[in-house]
Amino acid sequence: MSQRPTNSTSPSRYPNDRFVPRPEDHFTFGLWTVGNPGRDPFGLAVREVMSSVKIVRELAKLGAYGVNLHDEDLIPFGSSTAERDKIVRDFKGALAETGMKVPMATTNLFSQPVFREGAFTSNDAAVRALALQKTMRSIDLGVELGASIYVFWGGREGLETNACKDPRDAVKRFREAINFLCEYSRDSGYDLKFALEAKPNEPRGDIFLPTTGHMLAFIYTLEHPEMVGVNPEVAHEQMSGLDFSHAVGQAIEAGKLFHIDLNGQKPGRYDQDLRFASEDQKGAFFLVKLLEDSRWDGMRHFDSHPYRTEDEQGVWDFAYYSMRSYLILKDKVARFHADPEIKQILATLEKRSTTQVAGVGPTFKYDKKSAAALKAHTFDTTAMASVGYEYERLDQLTTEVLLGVR
Ligand code: DIG
Ligand code: MN
Ligand code: MN
Repeated sequence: MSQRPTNSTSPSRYPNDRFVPRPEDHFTFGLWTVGNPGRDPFGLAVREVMSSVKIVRELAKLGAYGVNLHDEDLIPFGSSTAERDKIVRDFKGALAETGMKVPMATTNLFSQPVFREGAFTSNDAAVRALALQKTMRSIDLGVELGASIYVFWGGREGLETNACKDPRDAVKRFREAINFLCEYSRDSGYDLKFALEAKPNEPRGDIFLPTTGHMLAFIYTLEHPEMVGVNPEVAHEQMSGLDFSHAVGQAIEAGKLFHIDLNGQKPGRYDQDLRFASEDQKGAFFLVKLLEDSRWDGMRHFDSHPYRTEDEQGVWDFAYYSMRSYLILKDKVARFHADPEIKQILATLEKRSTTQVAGVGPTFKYDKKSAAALKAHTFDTTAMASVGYEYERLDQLTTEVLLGVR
């Protein structure tokens, strides 16, 4: 059976309409996403491994802004300095040729067998030291390529039996590593921000610091918390049964959303890293609404990969549709805000939320006089409880915007 012709990223393949991705949309992809050869725990690779230069050129044609990478996505483990320098030179050539950027970099501390028991949190001090060395070198590479965000995903920072490690030691060791690397970055004169990525499990039975909330709490125990934020991923929060937009909302509100991993996930499954908005379109809509309403200016980064069923053409379809779906949802957000009935319900809610009571509110800052007035006030709780909120209609109207009938 011959391969389908790979007309890969020729514009004719995709309708040239309102949802054409452009570099100014700031869509980025990990090299490992479109470069995923389709291997899984039960099957061999189904696609050729593509060079990073080809990935850069093809994504540029699709309208992407940039690519992100783990050290080993570009530089094979154990490469000599000369081999490393040649690879970096060729890669930089492709970036210069296409104008593609590298906004984020990260370290692969999860593939090599030496990290099988963890990296920063390993019970083996030599492994912890190796993880620091590998990360320092990877940070240098990321900065050399222009990265301003450095992500830490602790894929192996976990365990299968609690008999092996006191959880307090794991947190202490992770903090030691991040503090060390914050100092390394500052000492090197790098203007880097670190973004911590949570995941509850897989590949380890349990992973420490399992959700974005845990990471936010952890950040404030660091020596340089101002340098460190979070990189929430859709699938990872959903694996914990959480609403992803709430984790992102808390991070934005704390000024700690430094990066984001967009993808799709079915509830109750392993980490599927599906195409963005291919599942849970409503959740994806509210995420895009939050990012756009808050005018968040970070990269719209996809950490996902094509179905194993796909050939190379399917890989580029996956990439193009990831960006296209984001733009379609961004248009739905505009329709939501412009819808007169939705506006009317939200205006009523806004009025209800901003009335004063006993001369106090709607924002409550303590002072003696207000507290006394509030304590003395008599509430008509029966009347207050009798007025509904019209959320059934609000949600139906929202759903109809998403279904394209409004
Ligand atoms: C997995 O979700 C992790 C790795 O792919 C990478 O370290 C990080 C960067 O997006 N996400
Ligand atoms: Mn994932
Ligand atoms: Mn990720």
